[in-house]
Formats: sequence, structure tokens, C-alpha cells
Amino acid sequence: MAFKIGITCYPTVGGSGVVATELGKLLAERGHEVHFISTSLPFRLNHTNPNIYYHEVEVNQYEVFQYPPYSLTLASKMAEVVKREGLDILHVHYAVPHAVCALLAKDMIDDDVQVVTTLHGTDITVLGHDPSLKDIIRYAINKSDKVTAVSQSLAQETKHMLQTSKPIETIYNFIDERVYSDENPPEDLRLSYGIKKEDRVVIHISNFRPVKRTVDVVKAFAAMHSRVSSVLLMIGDGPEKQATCQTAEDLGIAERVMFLGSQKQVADFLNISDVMLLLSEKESFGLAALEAMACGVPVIGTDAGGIPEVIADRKTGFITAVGDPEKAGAAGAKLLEDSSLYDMMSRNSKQRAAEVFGSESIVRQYETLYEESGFSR
Ligand code: GMT
Repeated sequence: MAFKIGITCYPTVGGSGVVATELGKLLAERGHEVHFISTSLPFRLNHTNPNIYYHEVEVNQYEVFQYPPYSLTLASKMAEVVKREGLDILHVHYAVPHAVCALLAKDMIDDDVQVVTTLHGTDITVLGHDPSLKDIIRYAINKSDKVTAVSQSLAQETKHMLQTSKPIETIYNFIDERVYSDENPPEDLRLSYGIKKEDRVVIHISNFRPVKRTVDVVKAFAAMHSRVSSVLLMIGDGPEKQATCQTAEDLGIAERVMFLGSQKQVADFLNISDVMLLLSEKESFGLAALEAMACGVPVIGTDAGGIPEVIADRKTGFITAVGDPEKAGAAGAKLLEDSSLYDMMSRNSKQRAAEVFGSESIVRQYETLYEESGFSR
């Protein structure tokens, strides 16, 4: 059965926007009509498909209001699009504000559109702690027709923290295997970045928020480099960048650490990397880890949130405690020193990415969820 699906996400760089956009693209390829409703064109929406539509939410600033009315404008736009296009489903990413907006839109037009909410983490693990927001997040979840979380850990944490009554189904994140694979390694990229033949390449990709513990990444890398000559590629940008650069200076390894800022062709960098470090203290899933695994790059991660559901400890990488960069560095060095262990983990990473997180199977899970959502137009 083909559905008409409205998708709302934060369209800027970030795992939730990536997953929402990739899902929309695959649903469109499978014959569904997909309507992105967001403030700008999602940054990964880079291909043409007659089943994909984009409805811009224009948030105006009014002198009389201190803050632009994003949520109200979004709800109005959702209501308008549901009515005009006859949408069956509003699939929103994040409970607040997006699910609340969808519920308001549904109520405004008294329509049977089904609200499917996917939780990505920050609205639970960060906002869920704020007593002034707890009730509205719980409301958004309980009133949605279907709710999914991107890991079992996030589903459990949500139920535990917010005492929600709605069943929360885990549907894992996925990546586009056509982009994240080791089949087309970029020619000369190592050379153009001045990486010597004898050096191994360690990579970290994030938005450098404090939860990503990028200072720990540099400390772990220092421990690795003391045993195996390596360089560290730091991809992304954010509030912790300055402190992270300073740590590299303080540890005397600044010339070994390349801060490359935000990059579009992340798969190219993964394809010249040997190991990824993802040492977050909160991470509902860790999409960057999955991207790495799909390219055959084992990941050293922390035991935070959904990371241990993505990285199979001692099979596709190592799980270490949050805040123990020495241990993480030792695990990374062990991996780089032992070529048969490395080859085994690299192979396992690709296999796990395909078998557990394959896009085809994940998109089918969403289709089944839509079918079960109670839609009855
Ligand atoms: O990690 C971030 O800061 C960005 C955030 C987002 O909204 O994109 O990521 C969250 O959603 C991703 C996609 O589901 C997950 O892979 C990330 O683990 C999750 N981030 C956190 O839980 C901190």
C-alpha cells in the first residue's frame, strides 16, 4: 500500500535530519509520496524524485514577539499540507516540538492523519530532565499514534524517565549503503592531506557538543599514537572545538591532529581511516559509528546509551567506560597492532552494518508501522 507521508525534521546537519531525509528518499523510491515540511531543504535531499515534495515553513520575526513562533508556524503549515495533499501520515522526528506541532495540526483540522513520532535522544536525554518540559514531552509521546526510538536504550530511558504509557518500538537507524561502503576508496586523498604511508588514520566525527567528549578523543588518540604512529582527523565543528585544539597543543600532538571542520563527503574520509573514536557520554545511537562500520572501519566507543547496540564489543570494535580515554586509547592501539584482529573486526563491522542495520529491512519496519498506525482514510 502506498502512503502519502509528511516528514518533519531539523533539516540541518545532524543524525536525526540525516535519518529522516534518507528515510524519505527510500520511501519515495518505494512508491510512497513524501512531503518534507521543514524550515529549509534538508541538506541530504540532493536527488530528484517525482514522489518527493518540499513545503517550506517560513518563520517570520515579529517585533511584538520576543521569539519567532516556529512551532505555531510549523503546525499551521502541517495542517495546510495535510488538508491540501490528503496526507495519511505525519512522521515527525523529535517529540518536542515536532510531535506537539503535528498533534495540534491534526486537531486544528479535525483530520484522521496519523502521527508517527521518532525519538532521537536529545528531547529525552537532555530536555526530559527539565521539569518544565517533562509533561509536554510525555503528552507528545502518549498522544502520538505510533512512537519509535532509535535504540532499545532510548526506548527504556524514555519509559523510565517520563513514565509514558504508549508502547515505544525500537527501529534502528540506517545509512545509505550506496554512499557508505569501501567499494570506491578516494584516490590520493591521503596524499593530498599529507598523510605519510607509515601513519595509521584515526577519525572522529561529531558536532563537538560537550556530550561528545572531544577532549577525551584527543587524549585517547595521544595514547594510541604513543604506541602506533598515527594521525587524527577531527571532522565537524561546535562549542568544544577550542578546548579540544588546546588539549592537542597541551599534549604536544597538535601537528598530528587535523581539525577539518564540517565536511560533506564523510564517506571519503572514512575510506582512508583505520579506526573511529566515539567517546560520548550520551548517545542514543551514534550514526557516525554505523557510517564507519559500513565502510569497514572498527569503532572504539563508550558504554553510553545506544552505542553498545551499534558496536558489538570485541567483534566490531571495543566498548570502554565513559571518561576513560586511556583505556579507549589502549583498545585502539591493540587493534592497530594486531593485523589479524584488525581484519576480523573490519570484516565483522561491514557484516553487522548490513545485517542488523540494512536500509531495506529498516524501511520495511517503518512501512509496517505505518500500516499498523490505525490509518483509515
Ligand atoms: O548527536 C547530536 O548531537 C545530534 C542528534 C540529532 O538530533 O541529530 O543526534 C541524535 O540523533 C541521532 C540520530 O538518531 C543519533 O545517532 C545520536 O546518537 C543522537 N544524539 C544523542 O543522543 C546525543
